[in-house]
Amino acid sequence: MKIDTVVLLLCLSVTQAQGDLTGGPENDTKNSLGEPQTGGCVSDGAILTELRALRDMVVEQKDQLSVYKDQLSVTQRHVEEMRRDNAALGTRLSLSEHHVEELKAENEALEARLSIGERHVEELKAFDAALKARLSLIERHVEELKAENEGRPKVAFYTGLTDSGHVGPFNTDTSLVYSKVFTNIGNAYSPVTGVFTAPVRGVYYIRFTALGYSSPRTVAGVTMFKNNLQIMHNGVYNTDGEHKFVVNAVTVELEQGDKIMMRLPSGYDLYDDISNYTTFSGFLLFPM
Ligand SMILES: *[C@@H]1O[C@H](CO)[C@@H](O)[C@H](O)[C@H]1NC(C)=O
Ligand SMILES: *[C@H]1O[C@H](CO)[C@@H](O)[C@H](O)[C@H]1NC(C)=O
Repeated sequence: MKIDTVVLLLCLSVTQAQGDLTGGPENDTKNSLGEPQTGGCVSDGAILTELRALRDMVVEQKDQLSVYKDQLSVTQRHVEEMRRDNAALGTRLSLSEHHVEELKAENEALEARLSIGERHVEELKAFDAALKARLSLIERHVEELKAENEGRPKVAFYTGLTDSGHVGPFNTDTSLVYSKVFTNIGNAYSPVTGVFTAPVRGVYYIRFTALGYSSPRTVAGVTMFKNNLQIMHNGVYNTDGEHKFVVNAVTVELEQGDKIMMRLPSGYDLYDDISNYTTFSGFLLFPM
């Protein structure tokens, strides 16, 4: 088509030149001999037809071109829009990537804290187990102590000498029988003999008060015996007839069956009445 067009254009220009030379009519495409033009060119009618077709084609192509132009500009617009969208997406993507990095860092920090927390939990668990073990040990000890305490003998006594006033003086040492028995847990004190007998081996606390209330010039006092052995002597002179007290105590180890008793030395006297001036008492501190 392109070559045909070029040939046509060439023919046209040759014919034009010939027409100008012959001074013939414009649409006369024949030479003076009435022969068609040589060189492969066609007749005027054919040329015109070709030209028209060519013109039509150009017009058509022009239209087509304008359509293409429109389409191109639309496409360009789309491309621009897509570029802009792309840029926006890129910005958002880089922002997202930034966030992802931040979240990763946060995650790592959280993981570190979590592992610390888990370690603490493990430590606390171990601590808890240790505490539980100690607690159960303590509970066992408490149970043992309870049982021990329940099985432990209870020994305590408190007595007064008499309600009837003066006792003594006598010519010989005389065993004292405290006849007022106020407390006698374990029945280790005998109000018949006045003797305290240790029911178990252990440490005992034994004490007495003794009042002198006579005149003129007497001695008030007592001696304490463990079995046949004197372990204490306390006395006081009385010259003015006022109350004179002697008070003392011992903490003493006794075997089971050991006896504690009080005696009034010869020549000594004591006094007691409902006021409980002269007493003998004691208790088991702990068994051994
Ligand atoms: C002597 O002791 C007994 C027994 O504890 C008591 O009942 C009495 O009131 C006491 N006497 C005096 C005067 O405190
Ligand atoms: C041109 O050619 C046409 C037909 O080919 C003819 O009818 C017409 O008269 C011609 N014009 C002249 C001026 O010769």
